[in-house]
Amino acid sequence: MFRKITLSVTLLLLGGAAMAQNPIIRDQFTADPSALVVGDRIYVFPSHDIPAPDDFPRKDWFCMGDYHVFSSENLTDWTDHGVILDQKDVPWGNPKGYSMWAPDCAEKNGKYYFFFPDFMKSDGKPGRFSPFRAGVAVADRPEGPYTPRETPIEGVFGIDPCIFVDDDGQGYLVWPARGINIAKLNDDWSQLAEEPTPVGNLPSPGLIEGPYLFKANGKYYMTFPWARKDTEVLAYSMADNIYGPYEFKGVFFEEWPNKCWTNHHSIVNFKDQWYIFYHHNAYSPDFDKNRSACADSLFFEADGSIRMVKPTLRGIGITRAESDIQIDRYSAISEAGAAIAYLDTTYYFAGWKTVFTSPDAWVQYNTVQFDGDCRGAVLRVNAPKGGMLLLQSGNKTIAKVKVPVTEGWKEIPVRIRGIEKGIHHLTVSSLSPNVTHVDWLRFSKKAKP
Ligand code: FUB
Repeated sequence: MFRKITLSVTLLLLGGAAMAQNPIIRDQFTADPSALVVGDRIYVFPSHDIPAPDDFPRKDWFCMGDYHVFSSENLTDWTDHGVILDQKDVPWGNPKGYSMWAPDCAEKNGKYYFFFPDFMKSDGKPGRFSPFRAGVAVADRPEGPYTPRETPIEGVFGIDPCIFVDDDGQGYLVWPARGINIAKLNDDWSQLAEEPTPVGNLPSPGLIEGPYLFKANGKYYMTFPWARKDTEVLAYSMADNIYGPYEFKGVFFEEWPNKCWTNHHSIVNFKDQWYIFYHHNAYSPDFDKNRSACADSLFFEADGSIRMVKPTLRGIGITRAESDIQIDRYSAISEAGAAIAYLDTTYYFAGWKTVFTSPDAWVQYNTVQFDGDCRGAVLRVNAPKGGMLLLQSGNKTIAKVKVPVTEGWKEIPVRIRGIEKGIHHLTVSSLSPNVTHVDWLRFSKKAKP
């Protein structure tokens, strides 16, 4: 029932760590996130959008020259394992193609197979319909190092290869080319083992990329982005047999309201919960080709259909009370008087703040883990005329905070009426009409942090 589950491995964690919430990676762009469960960890293989460098002429297009992999055991702290493949290291690829689009990865017999699209070298043989080919790089561990094979997969012309492993261990490649194609892979996953079968009964036009096949409760779910109208939604078809016939079931993720044109996803079961990984241009509001990976829980209805996904800012994972709790990644927000805004519009990776502009405005931030009795907190605030905030855990008031007049950002210490060990939902409300900006808050066991 679970896709791509493999044996646990001992991990040497390298690189930097990023905190949870959406987007899940907060220091670089990460698109097309493909998730892979490996024992007790989840790995995410995204593509890597970058602003176009001087040697890439199309400033208005996707520009992607390498791949990183990220992993987490708690869905909150994500470790960047660094670059696993660079365009200049692909023997058949164009070293300046910047076209390393959506990848995927799966395990077989203790080896990790990373499938990726790339532009063919100019002296190679690009496909008749596409300059893209799909290749494979192999590693002994999910975090690499990956060694790319000498040649691309014969007969696969196009982008976004998806690898699906059925219950019997047979690997299939699924990729978009005039619809969606599916074909068995050979034993070492280097080539197709059969002629591709086109998947029938799919919506048309508008299906050009990003298929993702998974299996749940014995059913095959062929999921895909679909440019139904203006931009992409995520939709799916279901079948009892891997080759079909697939029955079109409809949309499960609506268009982005801000017109980000793409969405690209993967769906996995991790520790008995289904998750969807997808992307949005949260850190690049003016250019939708610099995207960021996000994740949310996914649910099925009793009849096996996928419940509509409502993307959240809060995302997944538990937040520790003693970390910087970014309440702008709220779970719920009052209808009026509270909004979020970028901290720095010249550097979006600085993140967001919550801006309260009226009394009784509030934000709720769910699932905060308190490891012990907390007696204090620090709030990072900016209130040019001063303000008053109320902190609550569930319905219990834990602090009333008189915010002094600040000249810019200030960290103010607060005494908390003890919160017991456990997971709590927090609400921060304004009790004042004054404009009060909150960046984050952090709890501590000491009354005076
Ligand atoms: O990231 C480049 C392309 O945009 C991907 O390959 C597509 O799926 C779309 O997300």
